[in-house]
Amino acid sequence: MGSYYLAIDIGASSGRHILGWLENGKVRIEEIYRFENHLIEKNQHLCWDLDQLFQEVLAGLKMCKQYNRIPQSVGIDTWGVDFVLLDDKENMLGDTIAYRDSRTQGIDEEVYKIISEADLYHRNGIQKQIFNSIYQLYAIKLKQPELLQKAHSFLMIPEYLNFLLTGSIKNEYTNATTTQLVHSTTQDWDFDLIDKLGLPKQIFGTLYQPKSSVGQFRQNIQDEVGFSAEVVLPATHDTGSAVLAAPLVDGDSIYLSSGTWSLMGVERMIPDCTEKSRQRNFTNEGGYHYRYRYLKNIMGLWMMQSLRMEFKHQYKFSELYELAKIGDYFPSYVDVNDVSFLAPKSMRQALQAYCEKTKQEKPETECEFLSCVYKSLAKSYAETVREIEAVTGKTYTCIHIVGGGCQDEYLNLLTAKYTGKDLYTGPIEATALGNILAQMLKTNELKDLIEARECIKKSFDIKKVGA
Ligand code: LFR
Repeated sequence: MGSYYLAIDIGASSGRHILGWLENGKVRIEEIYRFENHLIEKNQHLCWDLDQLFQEVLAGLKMCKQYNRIPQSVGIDTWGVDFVLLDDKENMLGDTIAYRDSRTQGIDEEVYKIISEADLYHRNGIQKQIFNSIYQLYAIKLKQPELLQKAHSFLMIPEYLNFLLTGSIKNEYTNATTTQLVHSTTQDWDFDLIDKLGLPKQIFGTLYQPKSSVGQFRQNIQDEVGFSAEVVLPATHDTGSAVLAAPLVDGDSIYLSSGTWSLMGVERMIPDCTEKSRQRNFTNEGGYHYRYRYLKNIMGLWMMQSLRMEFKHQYKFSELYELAKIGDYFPSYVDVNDVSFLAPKSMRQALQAYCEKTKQEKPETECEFLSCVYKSLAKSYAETVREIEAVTGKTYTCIHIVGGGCQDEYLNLLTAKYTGKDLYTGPIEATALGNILAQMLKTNELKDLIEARECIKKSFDIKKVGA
């Protein structure tokens, strides 16, 4: 049996500590700890509670000690784009405002006064999302310039948690690409662009690749959790880790990383930063071993999660599928990527307003709301598949769905029906697995990405939908 490796995988709605090891050529995993994550309101902004998240990180590490499962290394991944700024005494500047906050509204236009939207895309190939770090940083520059004046370092969320564990600050490449400030050809910070925008260059540190070491736990952390381990960089962007562990065969399949967001696309060796690609709003996110994830962000299970919070009765997810099925007769569709669904005060009202605006029947019952969202999401997947095929000039035979969302059997059936493709589901814990695989690749327990993906195929039950 190989060494233990620990993935701390934190998403927008939950986090988990997953332990992984190799046994007879297969990856085994065990969930050690799970916790909730959600947005909080602070000083009129939607924020992340990083103090609480770090306490959860420690709580999971203590459970490792309690179960006597001491990992040789630990990797942290989270969602992308969000960051903290530290001053020269390593104190946090301001609150950790979350990407769903509205502070970036209108900031895109301010950025385009300096560089056009098209030129921006040609440099980095990153899909325009109003919450990308570039717009968040520019919002700080315009509204709270004193924070940037005092800033000494820029850390994305996993890097900040790593810093709290080890005392060392290291920026990581895959997550950095989500800032829209990394050049697609040099694969390094685009200091020309950073300069043009008047952002302080010195806060952006050397970019390290997955498999780099961050350092050992600080003494106070060792004392608190009861052991020491090396903190290693996986692909710290969760989607980067998820796709690393997707059982893809080079070139023939589309992946769908399904969670709070649905990320659908293909893996490519060369980025496409052309105008045609920009107009279709595809992104080229940096991946493990300099591969690119050519994908689209689709609003995802956030819509179901938000509805579930609003319904008076706390339905289990499996009950939501049943309700959606009952509402199948409901005729209206929404564009799930419409900005009104990003952070509405009420998802129900946002859905009704959209249907009213587009002169369609408004959903009224729980079944109708859910059916509308389920079918609209599946329809958006189908459109994305068609766009991927149009832009790459290739026909793909199948879709691999990974992540927690692949357990939604009703959504899977709808996706198969709307896309007309063969669908394979699993692994559910792809993100944590990708994180663990990077650590195994670091110690050479696995040779390379191809072997890592083969190992996933051997180790997990990858199911064909409808078979
Ligand atoms: C998924 C994800 C997406 C990113 C979004 C916001 O969890 O990381 O890849 O676009 O969250 O960061």
